[in-house]
Amino acid sequence: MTETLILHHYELSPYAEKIRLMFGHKQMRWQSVLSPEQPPRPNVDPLSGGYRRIPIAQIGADIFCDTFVIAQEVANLASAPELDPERVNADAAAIIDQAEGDVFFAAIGSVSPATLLGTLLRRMGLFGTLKFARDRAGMMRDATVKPKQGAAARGVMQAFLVELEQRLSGRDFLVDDNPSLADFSAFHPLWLNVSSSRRPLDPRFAHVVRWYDRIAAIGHGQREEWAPERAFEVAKAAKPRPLPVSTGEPDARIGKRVSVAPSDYGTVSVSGTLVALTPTRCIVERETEPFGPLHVHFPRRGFVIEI
Ligand SMILES: N[C@@H](CCC(=O)N[C@@H](CS)C(=O)NCC(=O)O)C(=O)O
Repeated sequence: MTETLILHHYELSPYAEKIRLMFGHKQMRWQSVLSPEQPPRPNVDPLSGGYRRIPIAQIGADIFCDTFVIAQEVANLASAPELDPERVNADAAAIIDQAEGDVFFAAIGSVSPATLLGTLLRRMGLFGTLKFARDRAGMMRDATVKPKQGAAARGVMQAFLVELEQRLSGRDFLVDDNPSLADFSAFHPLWLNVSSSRRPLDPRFAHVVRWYDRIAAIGHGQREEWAPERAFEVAKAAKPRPLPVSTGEPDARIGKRVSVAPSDYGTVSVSGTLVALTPTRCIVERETEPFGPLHVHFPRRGFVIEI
């Protein structure tokens, strides 16, 4: 049986857009379960144990938090090493870190508050906008990152566009002759900026504009819409897959009850038994009443594991 990859996401999520484009790149068939734009997320909280960011992917009784581990799963399922974050070279890693660090936050911080408000009102209505704004303000209050705003954020966007323009002169994609992880990672903050500002990219960056259109045209593969209950049934019917061998330094936390949380923003923790630890991934087992045991996967980088 081919494995079903379920993506818990919402349409406006840029990190989810990165993964949806990967599905398009490999023409994959996938299952979509739509989540609310802010917690609580009854479609996926019972599976993840409360991880608050989106997207989350699910294969049977294995739950994947963060696009680092989701991209690895997509790369494995689709035999697409160009999507695997563990296989990128230093050059691609630098673009990815920049795009998903300062640039991601600047994509929003560079948009004027009035424009942003207009975009949210159109998309979510008054009530939705109030709920969303309150949620994100609370999330950023607890964050350890302090995003740039206004002119400083516009400077970050401008510098990124200049760099991409240089890289893309004479080539179609950022690091290879075909799209790879770096392209999808660089695309999604620009997509966020374009959709939030309701303005196309600056046409003076002609190579970037053509590349952006090329990536957008990749599409999302074969998407099938599922109700959350179907994802729950899949989790209930499945057993977590065999664990990877824990590698690296022996770690006394294995077998212990831990909580795992992002260290930068959306720092809600998930608790369970630490069952596997590799240099790049940690897996927590959660005993749940409705589904039995679930394995929740996180990247090591950017996450803290506490006993
Ligand atoms: N490093 C994370 C970042 C994910 C992220 O920031 N997602 C945004 C939406 S695109 C988010 O969760 N925002 C808060 C929320 O949706 O509750 C990843 O790669 O998955």
